[in-house]
Amino acid sequence: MTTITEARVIVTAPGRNYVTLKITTSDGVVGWGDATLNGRELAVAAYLTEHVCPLLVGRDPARIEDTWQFLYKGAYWRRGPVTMTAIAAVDVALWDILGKVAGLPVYKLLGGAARDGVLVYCHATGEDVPALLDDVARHVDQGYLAVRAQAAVPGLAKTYGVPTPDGKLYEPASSALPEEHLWDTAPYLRSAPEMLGAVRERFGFGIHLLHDVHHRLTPIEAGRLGRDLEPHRLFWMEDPTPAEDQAAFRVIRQHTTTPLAVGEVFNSIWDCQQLITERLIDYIRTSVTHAGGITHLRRIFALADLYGVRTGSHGPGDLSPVSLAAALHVDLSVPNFGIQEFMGHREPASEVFRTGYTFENGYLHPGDEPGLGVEVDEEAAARFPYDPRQLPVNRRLDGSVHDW
Ligand code: EZ4
Ligand code: CO
Repeated sequence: MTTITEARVIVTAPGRNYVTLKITTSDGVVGWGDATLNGRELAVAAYLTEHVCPLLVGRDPARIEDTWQFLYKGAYWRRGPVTMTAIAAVDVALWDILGKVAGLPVYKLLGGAARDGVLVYCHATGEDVPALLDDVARHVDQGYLAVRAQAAVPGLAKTYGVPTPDGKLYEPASSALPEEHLWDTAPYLRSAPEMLGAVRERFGFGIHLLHDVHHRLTPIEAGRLGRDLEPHRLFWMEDPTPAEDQAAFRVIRQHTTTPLAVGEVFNSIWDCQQLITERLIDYIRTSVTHAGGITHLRRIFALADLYGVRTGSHGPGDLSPVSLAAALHVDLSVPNFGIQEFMGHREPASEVFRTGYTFENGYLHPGDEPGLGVEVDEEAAARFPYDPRQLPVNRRLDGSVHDW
């Protein structure tokens, strides 16, 4: 019988930190999984190295569901971002191996292509509305059909989604202590509808327009913003309120027909069970890497399909190209796909991750290489040592901590 002979974690920072799991079989087949949890990378690396990798050696790599259940139920302590990211990395690496052994791209093992390509949305941003409009234009010129628009809030020095002066990071990060940003809801609620209205005025209704609230409103504030945005016909309003409060979405739903999307911080089907079964959202944004891998994500998406909820997976640059590739295989194959976030990866990521996915006319395709279609260059990875980083913390004007 073919068995797993080695499971090993690689931590590397080509442009930003990524944690990668490498699983090798007795037949010499290698599978890759992404285990990156931005800002808490080493917790997942240790969970894998100390507690999971020793359990994998000797197992049959083709028993993917059994391994998932073994790691989930066997730990006794369930769910949580660290646990579920670790299980996801194992799961994705095993699907990669299965595809390579079968000689098929993973999406064919998942039932085959249910569409020709994966519609993606990009992230356009600016320090003010004119700068944002230039950035939207740049993305439209590149062929994007869906654009998420973010601009600085007037009067606030720094806002999520807007680049730092070095122009590189839309999520500013500091190396020792987290940066602290000031947050004020009132100017945001005034400026966001104007900003999105300006995008519609310039580009019309021929592009899909999205906006990320990043969990910073109360339910009634989100209801009002959703209502104010209705004339601009958003594809969705993303993460309006802190995501762990599922019942809060009932309040938002009572006040607006703007479509709602949430789930990038969820790690299991239990985090979105009420949201889906009560039809409180339109798109579920769970990702392969943070929600238990291909196996568990498909379960979430199947539940969502029963209730008319479509998919819209998180796909930031802080998930590795292995994660994006896995997402594309799922996206291509599920019936209720909606849209996929695509932030791209900052160089020199491509020195470490050789990818096979392609972008054309607003759509990504995972390619037809056996497995996921991503290979990791370990020698290149070794050139980019771990670089500890912190996501910022928001404080309100009175000094109290707020959702970032
Ligand atoms: O802030 O992944 O929709 N995308 C997002 C991301 C998150 C980061 C946090 O690590 O909200 O940019
Ligand atoms: Co988001």
